[in-house]
Amino acid sequence: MHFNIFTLFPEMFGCYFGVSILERVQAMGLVELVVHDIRDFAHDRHRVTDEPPYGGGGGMVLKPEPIFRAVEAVTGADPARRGPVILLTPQGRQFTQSVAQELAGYEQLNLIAGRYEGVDERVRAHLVTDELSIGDYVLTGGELAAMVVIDAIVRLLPGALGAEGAAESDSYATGLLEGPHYTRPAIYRGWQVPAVLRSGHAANIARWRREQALRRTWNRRPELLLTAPLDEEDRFFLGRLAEEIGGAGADSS
Ligand code: 6GU
Repeated sequence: MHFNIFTLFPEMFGCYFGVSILERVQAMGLVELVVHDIRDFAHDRHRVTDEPPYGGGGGMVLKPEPIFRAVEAVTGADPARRGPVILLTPQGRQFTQSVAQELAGYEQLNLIAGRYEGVDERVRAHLVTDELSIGDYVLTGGELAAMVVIDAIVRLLPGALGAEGAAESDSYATGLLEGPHYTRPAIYRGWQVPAVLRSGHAANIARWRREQALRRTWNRRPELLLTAPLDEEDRFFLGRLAEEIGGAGADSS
């Protein structure tokens, strides 16, 4: 999968792309991450990429020419022959796990990191095919958001994660939050790892984990239970949980 990232701050990406899973998938040849400096496509003497808005008001607006030129030089002039062109902006549609899954199906994605007060509307109207926001808060630019989007997509690609199937048990992929994890030592400062996890009984462990995930989701994000795929056994457990909590109050898990 090929990503083109268009930004005024290419140096922001090197560190994140150079370690851990993102570094590995590139070394494996599974993913190409190419960062393009929009300023390289500003052809005037001072390489201007932003100007004050028409009509006055504060802030600066990214000019259309360098952005059009950058995307067209890198991906070709024919919009039909490139992947989606995605603007990262707090006005975009909300990025979620299901959007990550949708975007993981493309061969190429082109991400434009917005900056300053915004981007000239003609970029939105005539170049961009999708706009994404990573949440209801304002960042100084779209670069962090682009890294978030890329990270979430890349780890879904087959072969990206070490342990096969690790992405399938993720919180949100199952529609539930994950339950607790433990590793050695078995007793730390007197705090014990639950005995079932050390029992070696695979079916009991699977059931316990499922119940812990249900319990944690109930406590922290109950609205997810409305849409998560649940079986008969899950519903029975949730019924018991409702009785337990009705009587004794929720625990903090
Ligand atoms: Cl995509 N960009 C900016 N600047 N702020 C954001 C965002 C994006 N998503 C949430 N806040």
